[in-house]
Parts: sequence; structure tokens; C-alpha cells
Amino acid sequence: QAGEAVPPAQRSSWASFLKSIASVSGDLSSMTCPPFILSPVSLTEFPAYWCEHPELFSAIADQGTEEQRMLAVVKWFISTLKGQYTSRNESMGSEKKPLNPVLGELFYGNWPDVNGRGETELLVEQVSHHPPITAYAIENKSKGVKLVGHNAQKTSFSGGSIIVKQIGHATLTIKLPSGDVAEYLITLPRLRIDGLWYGAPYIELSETSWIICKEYVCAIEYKGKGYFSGKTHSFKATLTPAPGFGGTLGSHVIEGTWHTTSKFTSGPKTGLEFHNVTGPKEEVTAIGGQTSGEMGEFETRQLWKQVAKGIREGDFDMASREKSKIENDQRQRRKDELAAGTKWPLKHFDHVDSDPTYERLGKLGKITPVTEDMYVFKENWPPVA
Ligand code: CLR
Repeated sequence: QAGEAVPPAQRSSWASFLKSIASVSGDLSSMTCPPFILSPVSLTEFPAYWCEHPELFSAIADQGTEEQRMLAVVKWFISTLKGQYTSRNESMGSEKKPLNPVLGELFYGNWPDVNGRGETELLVEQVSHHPPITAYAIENKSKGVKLVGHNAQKTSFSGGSIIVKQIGHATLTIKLPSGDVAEYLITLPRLRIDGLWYGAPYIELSETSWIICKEYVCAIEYKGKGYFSGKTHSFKATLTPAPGFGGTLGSHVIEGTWHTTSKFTSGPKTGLEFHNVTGPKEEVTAIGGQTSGEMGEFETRQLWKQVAKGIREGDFDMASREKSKIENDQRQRRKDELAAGTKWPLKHFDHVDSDPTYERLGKLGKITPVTEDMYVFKENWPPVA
């Protein structure tokens, strides 16, 4: 039944929200939603999903061969999907609308060194407000593994679902014992947000995303219920040696459901388990990003503190009052910058129009577009005391 999961008092507001998304396409971030669907967490916290299994991230550095390393990268990537795309349903009952980050919003965190895996550090900066773009760097320095990327979304509406095209990509680099640096280009899947009619949104992934390095091309195809395995959250990863490496490296096919387990279905490891995320995950520890270790006013949990409190405690008047304060402050800052002829300086990233790594590796997988802009990490974190 329509609006089944919506609190009765908010049903008409949900209905008008659904009507409006059918007509507004492109950017959903600033649309007004009924309170039941609001999340108290900003999108700047989302890059932490890349490392909910820090041991899989660090294990990428511990592999002996290119083939094993590629498999470790794919395993880490697939193991992040459960957190990225199903965790709000688990923690909050459905997918929710995250807080829309302001320009310059920051998030810092880490995962501790346990069992010699090394500490992993996280830094996130909102590098654009219109359209919203989030850049991040995640690094395990002791292992020499680093992920740098940015995300934006283009939304449209089709057949009762929101379709989210993810713009942006990530590059994973590994310092090898030989002194060389191995690079992996990572692109992102398309999302479909279903369950809107009932007021219980959830994500299904579709189309194909890629992981490409000099020696390997991995295409990951996503299907939902009713497609190749008939199961929700299904994927099929096909790893093939890049041109010139066919004689020395094996091909592999892996199939399963990304929120549970998968196994090799073709190649030398056929029948063996590949990934398994049915166990626990490790949340990031938020830390203050200043030299003092304190949280500055632009750090997400500080900035949104009152709004988040309002949403958590059901005081939506306070939440919307506090949200207006933040928005007015932003408008004033943009006006002042315009008047002064200045621009908000990014703290940790430099924007450039093309990414040579994307161009070089993207060709191997024939991915489009053939080039993309990127945010270069300034390597200025953590601050030196
Ligand atoms: C952000 C980047 C992360 C993966 C990810 C997961 C959920 C996505 C989010 C990204 C972008 C914003 C998003 C969200 C799900 C819902 C939300 C698309 C891609 C939209 C803006 C809110 C829609 C509102 C309905 C829930 C009513 O790595």
C-alpha cells in the first residue's frame, strides 16, 4: 500500500515529495523531505565506508604477485559495498536523505593499528556545494596503500525509482617493495533507489563498474532480483589480463551477492570462497582535524551537531532552525567572497581538469568518458604539531 511505512501525519508530505522528484532531475540534495526520511549524518562521512574492513585494505600490500594483488583489491572493493549501500537500512530502517554538506566541510578519522595491519587514516573535504562533490583520501602509511577519489551524483526518475549515476572515480596506489607504485583505477556502480512508493527506500546496484591496473581489467556487473542469479544484490566480477599479460596471468570469474558471500565460478580457483562480509565491520573513529586535536567549526559532527540532535530526538523545528542558520551563513560567505573577488580555498585538494591515470588505465577497459577531472590530494594531513 502507498506510504505504508510513512508515519500517517507525514503521508501527504511524502506524496508531494514523490511528485516533486518526478519533475526535478539532476540534484536531489537540496530538496525538502518529510522529517521521517532525514538522516542525521552528512555525506562527508560516507567515504568511511571504504574502510570498514581495514584488514582487507592493508592486506592489499601483503601480496606476492600481481594476480594475488588484483584479487585482494577486488575483494576489498566488493567487501565495502554492503556498508556503502545497505547500512542505513540496517541502522535506520530504510535508506534516508543524508545532510547536504557545505563547501569546505571536513571529516577526519582513523582505524587503529591492530595485529600489525597498521593505522589507516581518513580525510574528507566537501570540495563543491553546487553540484555537491566530496573528495577523500584514505591511507595506511605503514603499508603504503592509499585511496584518493571524489564523488558526485546525477539523479533522475524512472519507473517509480530514483536513478543515481555516480560521477567521479578513485585511484588506489600501492608502494611496492621494488620501489615502483602500482595504480588501480576504480569506477562506481549505478544506483536505483526502490521502495519509494511505500516510504521504505532501499538501494539496488546496476550496470557495470571497473577496477583496472596495468596488468588486469576487472568488470563488475550488478544485477538485482530477477536477473542472472535471481537474487537481490548479485554481482559477477570478470578478471581478465590486460593486453600483453595473457600468457602469464590467469583469468577469474567470481559470482555471489555483495552483501553476503561470493565464490570463484571459473578459473583455477573455481569453487573456492572469494569474499564474506557476514561478520562484523569496524566503524571509523572520528577525530579532530586541528593540530590541537580539537574539532573545528567546519568539521561535520561539529557543524551539524544541533541539526543532528534535532533529527535524532524528533525536534524537527530545532533541526530546521539550526539548518537555516548554517545555510544563511553559507549564503553570506558566498556573497562576501563575490564582493571581495575571492574564492573559498580548498584545504586538502587541488582541482585539475584531467586525470592521466584515468586516461591511461581507462583505455584498457574501454570505459567512458575517456577522461575525467580530479581532485589532487595535497598530502598535507595529518597536521604537523
Ligand atoms: C555517496 C557515495 C557513497 C555511496 C553512496 C551511498 C548512498 C547514496 C550516496 C552515495 C549519495 C546520496 C544518495 C545516497 C542514497 C540516497 C541519497 C543517492 C552515492 C539521495 C540524495 C537521497 C534521496 C532521498 C530518498 C532516500 C528519499 O560512496
